[in-house]
Amino acid sequence: MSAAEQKTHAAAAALEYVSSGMTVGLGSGSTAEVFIRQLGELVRGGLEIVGVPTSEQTARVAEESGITLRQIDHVDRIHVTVDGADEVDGRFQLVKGGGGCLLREKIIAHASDLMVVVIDETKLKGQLGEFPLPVEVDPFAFTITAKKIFDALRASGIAHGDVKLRRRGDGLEPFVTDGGHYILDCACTSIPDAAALSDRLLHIPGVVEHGLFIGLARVIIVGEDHGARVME
Ligand code: ABF
Repeated sequence: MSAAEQKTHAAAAALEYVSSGMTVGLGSGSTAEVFIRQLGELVRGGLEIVGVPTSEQTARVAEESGITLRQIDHVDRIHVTVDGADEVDGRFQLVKGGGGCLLREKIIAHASDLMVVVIDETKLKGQLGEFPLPVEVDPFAFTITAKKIFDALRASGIAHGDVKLRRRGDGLEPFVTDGGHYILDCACTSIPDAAALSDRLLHIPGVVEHGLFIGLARVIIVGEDHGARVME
């Protein structure tokens, strides 16, 4: 069975965490998009929720799905956020940002009562780091920031950490996030201590945010071929 079907199963299981009256953080990426479209069907059937989008792309999908949206500054509380991830380890630590929305995703996850992560089986890892770690940086002096990030990777025991500026599909221009920042993708191979690396990265002035989500996810839903496994 395909990853697409596993994503559908994970998304369907995440609907259990939503009920009428809730404000729901809407993640980004293909798995979150499946969830949003399924949520839209429930809304058409009478479910009353308000969505808070983590990206411009997600806002478009949610609007197409008939979900009422609010910007985060206009809500008092976010009851639950459902989002995807690029990698998840056994301690519910995540790598996110492959889709380029990590800053807004982290702000919204951090502001939520509950973060539910929806993934297919390929995203579950013994240790984080196989997926290049995205770091969102200010465009000003990004080459200096990249060198500092390289040093932080080395200090964290990541010997081969290669730091690359993400480019748009055409390969010519840098990729720019919804917030106007660049993304540096850091090939780590493995991240032995995610918390220590997080601290080092956050001490670099040009770093806006990084894709390690530590202590945020409380529920991981893994889509499988014949259903979904919920880990709490
Ligand atoms: C976003 O989408 C991310 O932070 C992560 O990078 C990505 C996962 O996308 P997909 O579900 O398409 O694999 O949530």
